[in-house]
Amino acid sequence: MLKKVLIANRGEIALRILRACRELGIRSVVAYSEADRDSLPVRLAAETVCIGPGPSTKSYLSVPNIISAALITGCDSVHPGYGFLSEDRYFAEICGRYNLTFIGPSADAIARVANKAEARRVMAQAGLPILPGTDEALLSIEEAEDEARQIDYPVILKAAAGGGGRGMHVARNERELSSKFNLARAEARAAFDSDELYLEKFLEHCRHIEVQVLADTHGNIVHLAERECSIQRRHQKIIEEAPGTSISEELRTRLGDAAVKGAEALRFTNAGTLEFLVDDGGHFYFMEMNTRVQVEHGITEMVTGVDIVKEQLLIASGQALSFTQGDIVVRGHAIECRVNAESGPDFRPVTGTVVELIFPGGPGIRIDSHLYTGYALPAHYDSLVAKIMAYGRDRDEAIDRMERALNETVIEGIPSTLPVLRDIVSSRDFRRGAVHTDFIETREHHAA
Ligand code: MV4
Repeated sequence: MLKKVLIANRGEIALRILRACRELGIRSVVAYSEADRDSLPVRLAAETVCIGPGPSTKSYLSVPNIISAALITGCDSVHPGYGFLSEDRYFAEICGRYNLTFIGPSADAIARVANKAEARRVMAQAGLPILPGTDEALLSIEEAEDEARQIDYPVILKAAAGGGGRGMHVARNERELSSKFNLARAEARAAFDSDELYLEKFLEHCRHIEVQVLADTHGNIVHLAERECSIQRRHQKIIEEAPGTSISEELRTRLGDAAVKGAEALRFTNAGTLEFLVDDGGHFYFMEMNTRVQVEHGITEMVTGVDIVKEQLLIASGQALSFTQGDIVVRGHAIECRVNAESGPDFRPVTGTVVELIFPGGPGIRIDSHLYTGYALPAHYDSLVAKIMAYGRDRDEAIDRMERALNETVIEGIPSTLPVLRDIVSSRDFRRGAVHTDFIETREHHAA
């Protein structure tokens, strides 16, 4: 069993990991930047270590600082949470060199899906359906045009080193493709340090469905069914649901089998997610794999009763999964609303101090947040401040509870996306389950 974990992250996920360690009786150390000195995970931790100044390149992304912090505090393992170093193959490898257990998959498994074009090849090889597209890097506009002609428009340009939708561009004809190619390439180079692009057929009006998997180091792999993540703005998820709104038991089995097959092919261990696009005809296509715990893991925990972060710690300890696929039952429905501290029509991240804070409660509500009254939101980091999750016996009850919870919530002192969330959750389209990848775009056009 792991004895002492360095929590190499911040905010709500640091708190989430701290809680899982506590419940398992594993000691932990919260690593924090100078900007996070007064944060809730630091306050609640038994032991903390400063890893550098506010900018994340000098703290949460600094491999030497984090490795030394782990060694100095006597940790035997590191939990990277999500973002930061969670999907950095070199960090995973360096942890191993220093005899620190990286709580996540092997560096090799991370590497094989880090390049999204390569991930497509790996998964296609494993028998998973993928959209028509390129499986080699595009080297010129001419090459992109040739490929697009074969795939047929519309197509989507994606950064091979990207992920989570950043740096994506849709082209509906050759003119758009040639005007967007260099832009996409420059963006990819700036954001991901690699200008490798690939092309896929662009699927309109579909659903973004992801399957949670858990794999131990003894070859046991299970899936924990799917989450519906179609409601995104600027490719940031804002509302997620578990299970999917329109996924039949038959489709769930097919998606789950595909996800397990993909994880098997990678010799994947720990917690991961395979993202798919699903069309109205029940066809699905692998898009990319995330090799970390995700922001939205909590709603899967609510409908399956599996504590995913605890499982990550147990798997990293070398324990075999204590359940099989047959033990996993999806019960009820759960929804998550992400509350971000943002303001204005362009949703700029903000700073400020929380002067009043009332979180909702009552049946079926779970809050994962690092906010407290008097907390000064630091600059430097992403704008997620709270995850409000609602569980119900069915989707209608989950929505009723979410509506109630959002109306109970008060966050004063910083602007937040609460009004947007209330608007969507109380809408007829959302209640009808009419959630597709074009949901937000369509709504905002109507609203404008
Ligand atoms: C797509 C797609 C349609 N066709 N790829 C967004 C997040 C990233 N992981 C992949 N994403 C998408 N990839 C192909 N080939 C649709 C999405 C997508 C989306 C696109 C526009 C507006 C909202 C969206 C919400 C979810 C997924």
